[in-house]
Amino acid sequence: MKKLTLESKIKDLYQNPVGHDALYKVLMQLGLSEKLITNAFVSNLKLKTIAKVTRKQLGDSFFDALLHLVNMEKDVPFVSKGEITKKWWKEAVFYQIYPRSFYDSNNDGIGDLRGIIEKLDYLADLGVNAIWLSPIYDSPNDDNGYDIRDYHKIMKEFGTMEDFDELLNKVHQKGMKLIMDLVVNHTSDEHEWFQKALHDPQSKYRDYYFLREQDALPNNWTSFFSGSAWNHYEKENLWGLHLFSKKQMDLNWDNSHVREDIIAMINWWLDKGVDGFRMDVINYISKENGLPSGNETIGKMMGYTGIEHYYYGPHLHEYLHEIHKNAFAKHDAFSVGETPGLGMKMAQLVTGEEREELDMIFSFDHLETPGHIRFENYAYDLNYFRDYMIEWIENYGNNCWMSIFYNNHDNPRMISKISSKKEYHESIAILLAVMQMTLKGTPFIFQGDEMGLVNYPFSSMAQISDVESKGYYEEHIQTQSHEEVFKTILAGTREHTRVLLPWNKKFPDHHQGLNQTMNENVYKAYKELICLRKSDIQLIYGDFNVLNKKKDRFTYQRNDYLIDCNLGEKQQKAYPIDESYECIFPKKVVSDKLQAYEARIYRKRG
Ligand code: TEU
Ligand code: CA
Repeated sequence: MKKLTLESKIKDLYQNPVGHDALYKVLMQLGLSEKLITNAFVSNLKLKTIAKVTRKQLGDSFFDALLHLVNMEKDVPFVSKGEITKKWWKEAVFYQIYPRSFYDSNNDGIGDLRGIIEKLDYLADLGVNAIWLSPIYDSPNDDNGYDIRDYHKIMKEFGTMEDFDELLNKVHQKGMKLIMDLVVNHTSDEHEWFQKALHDPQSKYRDYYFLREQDALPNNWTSFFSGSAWNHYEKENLWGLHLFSKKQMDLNWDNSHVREDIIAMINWWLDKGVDGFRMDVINYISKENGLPSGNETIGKMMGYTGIEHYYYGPHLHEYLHEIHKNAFAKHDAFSVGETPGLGMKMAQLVTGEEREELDMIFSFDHLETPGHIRFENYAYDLNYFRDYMIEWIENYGNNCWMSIFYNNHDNPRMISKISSKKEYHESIAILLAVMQMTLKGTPFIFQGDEMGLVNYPFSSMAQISDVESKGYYEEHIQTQSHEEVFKTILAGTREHTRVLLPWNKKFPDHHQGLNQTMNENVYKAYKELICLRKSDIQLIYGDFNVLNKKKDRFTYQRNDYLIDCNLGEKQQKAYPIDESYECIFPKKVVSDKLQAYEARIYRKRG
């Protein structure tokens, strides 16, 4: 990859994978077409020309910061058109369990491991064949287990190691796989390593974290949970870096002992028999040497200052490869990285199979319509989801493989984002399921998707315990009224996907009065669709051809299958189908019109 300078042109920047993803995101955010920068005039503009005319808006050092970032990537993605390697995790249907709110077996208000064991038959019946467990390790729960105190212990409220072993055994007996959550960008401040690091200057653990002895703030980085990313320890006179909460201290991955210890821990779990890991914010582990302050303009654009120094850091590829080689490859284990901020080209550089870094990633660019943010009350546009899926499926390459999901424990429920009208919720739930089970990629169902769950009608901050929402509230209540702040919290809070599932039981905790029930039609649809997907390899490795992508419409073909989706409220004429096709989902179709949010699947006869 040639080094970019201010003399380089827009087209050079667009050819660089990091530059490409950054520009692409900006275009999307501004609602502009890619054609705008691929046209001859714009693509030949020199960066210094643009720097000159945008200096007022972007500041002096914006382009220097951008060039520094993009020049860190030396490789270009390899995009294979060849055959797809077959893997169990490409054929599986995953189900994410957030243990705290999945199923409470002993009525103390908190979901637990025995609860998961009790519901394994339910999951098998639904047809899922792989489970991702959000963290179940010992933790003081400042961020619901994403702050780990002991990687080798089970959280007390969730049960014991014996319960875990039984769970793993039973999962395997049912022919399912189990992956764990791996949170290694940071540990809890109560982790033994951090305690030693903080209290003993001679300890080898001091360099396991980013601890700085100085008067001024070490840099201007901000935390994802509001405020500065540095916590000051008065007594020890030290600053400690935490990209997330004050109780989640970032590990220094440049220290080889950190990497060795973490890799040993990963192997300990893989030796136990777990089938892989979902790796929490794994693209943040390599921080720029010296932790330089972030560019203020980039900080404003991305929402977090400093992010350009760690979301695609200088040693990311090296560390991912090291983990792969020394842990995953040995066990033939599966990895899916949670990688906020990575666009498609960067994703190709971490998931291309020849690179031996990660198997898959979760990209998040499809979770909000561009121009909007999660903490905002707006209607999500499914046309954008369609375009995003087409872009990725057509260009990601056959050496890469996508994950397909709408929900997780960090986001409000997708159905609610799409429409506030109750009468459409069931159709939307089924439409989402149809696309998830027939598009090319691995589906990750989040618990409750199959029940058609929507957002929870919280009425006060007292019902919200999430550390992110609390930080958000404290920050914004300084300048806004309670009503205003609460409205945005309701739109974006992570609490929506953290309420106990409605298993038609009484709920003893603060979520009592839950007025949601499981929607049986949605459950049946999921079950049928999962079964269909597993019954035919064409729906996994088959081709993907778009037949109609007009407004509010998504019609596509996967070899013998034709999927016809209405992405809006207005009735539309169904795709003209001849005798050679039969409609297999839903089983009974009467009209030649697609109703609001209706989705159909046809299959070639014979
Ligand atoms: O999330 C990382 C992440 O960037 C977000 O989804 C995040 O929760 C939010 O956008 C912050 O503004 C992972 C976990 O999924 C999340 O639950 C944890 O809180 C976080 O890492 C820290 O471990
Ligand atoms: Ca319990």
